[in-house]
Amino acid sequence: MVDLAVLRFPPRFLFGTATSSYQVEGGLTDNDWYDWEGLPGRIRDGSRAGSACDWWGGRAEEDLRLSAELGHHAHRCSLEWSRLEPEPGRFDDAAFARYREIFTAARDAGLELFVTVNHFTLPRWAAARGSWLHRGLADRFAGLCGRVASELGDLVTAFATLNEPSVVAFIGYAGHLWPPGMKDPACAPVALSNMLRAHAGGYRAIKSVAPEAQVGIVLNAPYFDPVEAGIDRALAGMQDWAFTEVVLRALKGGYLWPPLSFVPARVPGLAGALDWIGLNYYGRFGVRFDPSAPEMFFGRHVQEPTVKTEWTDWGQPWPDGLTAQLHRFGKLGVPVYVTENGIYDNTDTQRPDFLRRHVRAVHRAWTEGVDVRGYFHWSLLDNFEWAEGYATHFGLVEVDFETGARKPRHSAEVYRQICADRAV
Ligand code: IFM
Repeated sequence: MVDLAVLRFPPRFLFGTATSSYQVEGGLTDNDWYDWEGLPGRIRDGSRAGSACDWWGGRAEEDLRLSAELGHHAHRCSLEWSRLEPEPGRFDDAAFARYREIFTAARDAGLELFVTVNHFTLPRWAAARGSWLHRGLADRFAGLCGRVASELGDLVTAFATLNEPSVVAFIGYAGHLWPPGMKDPACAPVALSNMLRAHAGGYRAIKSVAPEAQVGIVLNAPYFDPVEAGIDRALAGMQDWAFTEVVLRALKGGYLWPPLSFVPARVPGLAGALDWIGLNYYGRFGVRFDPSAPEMFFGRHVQEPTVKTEWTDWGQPWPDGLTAQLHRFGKLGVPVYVTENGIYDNTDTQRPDFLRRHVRAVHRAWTEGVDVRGYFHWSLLDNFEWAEGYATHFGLVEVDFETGARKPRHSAEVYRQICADRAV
């Protein structure tokens, strides 16, 4: 039976939306994704990010005002490393100034800002040195974080160092759908370990400049669910360990566990480097043993229905999984935010219901005692969806990429009501 009771959130609970620099800014030509797009067959619909939603060119302010008009309380965005540090050690004052302009406009519109320092893209100079396989990149990243905190910290409610390090490690290093396209399972633990070092250094650097800053990290944590008991359970457990649990353990205790390190290895500065944690949650993967799927560690994803294209699978919409992961993240003992949750749905037929059911799942976690303080829907508007290009639409607001026109979808109205009432 469907439970239609109105569920109320506490008065300071934040409802917002999320975007990332490369996906919306446009005009970026000096990073690894720009080079990746230029290789044949890397983007499924053949598109390039190009001018994207033209935030850098001037439309950020208007879109953030629209976000506020749609009732949102906060926005989560990211910074573009290749703009801010075009050469190692040389920072670009004009780029910092433009972010100041955008952030000031967001604050003037009444939005709180959650800012991720790095959301996937690396400057070309960093890619040339081996991307996250290069241990020294962690120190460079810490330098960037310190500079960001001193230039922009006064406008930011909370910083996240990195977005979805496990996704980067698995898709770009174990896999080959994203840069650097290593296709070598041995590279994923190296990259992930270096990103955790970068988080530790970035956290410490921000705190040394701005001790009051709230600094966290954002993890993508799907719900890996065995189809049957026995081997499926073991495989789902392994996938979850390698993707999520090993990162949670590192954040909690400060140690890298296998497969990140042969023996537990301490990362200086990592233990306690967490004021809050972000959960990106899209769905459930049903894991079934399949000897012909070594690339999936022999655990194929077989859930039905699922939200997918030929290249990407976001899993089965499964709100109970969101509640479960919130409980799990809550055990870290810091406030939890749902920093992304959304659905690829070009016709906006599934999104309204998806939205309501997932917000209800967040409420359940809160009533069960999890210190969850906000929910950011992915995304404010249609944007460049990485290897999928512009074919998969996640926006509450539809974007016509020919004319640049914006049109709020029905789901934007549904969300407006949720934000206005702080209830669902
Ligand atoms: O668009 C991405 C985002 O950049 C990171 N999390 C998942 C989203 C949807 O695939």
